[in-house]
Amino acid sequence: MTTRRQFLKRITFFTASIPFFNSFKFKRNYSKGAIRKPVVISTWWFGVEANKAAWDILTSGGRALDAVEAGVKVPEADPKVKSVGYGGLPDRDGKVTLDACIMDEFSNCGSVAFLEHIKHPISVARLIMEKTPHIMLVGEGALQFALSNGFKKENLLTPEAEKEWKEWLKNSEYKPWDFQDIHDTIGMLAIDQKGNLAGACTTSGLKYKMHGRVGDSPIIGAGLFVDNEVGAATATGVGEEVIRIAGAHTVVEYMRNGYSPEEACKLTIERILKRFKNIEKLDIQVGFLALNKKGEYGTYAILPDFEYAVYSEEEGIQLKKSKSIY
Ligand code: SD4
Repeated sequence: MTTRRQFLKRITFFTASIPFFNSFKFKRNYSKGAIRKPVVISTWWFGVEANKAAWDILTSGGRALDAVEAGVKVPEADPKVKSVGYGGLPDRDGKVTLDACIMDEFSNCGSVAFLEHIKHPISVARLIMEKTPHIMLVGEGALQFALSNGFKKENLLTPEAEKEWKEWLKNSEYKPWDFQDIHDTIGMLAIDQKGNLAGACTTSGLKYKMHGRVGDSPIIGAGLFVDNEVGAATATGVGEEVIRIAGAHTVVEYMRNGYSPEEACKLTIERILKRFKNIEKLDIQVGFLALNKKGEYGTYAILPDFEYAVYSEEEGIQLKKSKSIY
């Protein structure tokens, strides 16, 4: 009798030796509901480099959780990314304050908000998840926790970010939702070779925000939600609008009810827009990204500038434009 292992071995040999047939067969299976894995998706242009770091872990059999943490650490450490971690634009008082959260396939989650001086808030969030009975630490308490666990205190305000802030100070116009000069979060979702989902989200928040302001990004259910039976979702854009409708959770619930990831994101965007029915064209951005248990992904945004990066076997690494309402 052929054992399952022998059977799989034969299949692997067969498909590897006929690549064309393999891709045809994969697509056909996929449309019948086969799981596509691993896959990683993340928000904005800096998602490309982030996805590469995540992909290395996913393709060597690692956990989605490890992949998303390693992935979002890339823009956190990159001073050219002025909206995440080191190099992020400060609040209106010139302080860089960071928000992040992470969630795994067991609904374990950890979060930090209003954290200063730590380059990798996502790793602090993960440590809170793994080492404490809590989910969220904020401000001074989060900093103390990070320092007592070996994180280094650093100045995250780069000379470039400081220069831009000082320029803004001249008029001090309070428009943190102004997306002309895009200010973006990285939200990343992954499914690993075992078919488990995880997500991470990290940001310096809206530029020149009020000191102490916290957006959606560290809030489980708003900026990020993972349900390993259904799918995962993350958000970018004006956090106040995302929090109001529990954005990422809403996307996942639509998927639970049978909607595709793109439909789920679109319906959730429409829910945001309900509040603005008297406004002809809403000039704020929110974008959602979703990945379901089958490895299918989708996105939707209010404004047309939302782009996201995907890395999968069939597509390789790609930066794509999201569909949007306007
Ligand atoms: C926030 N959602 O703090 C974040 C900011 C962001 O694209 O995503 N910008 O509200």
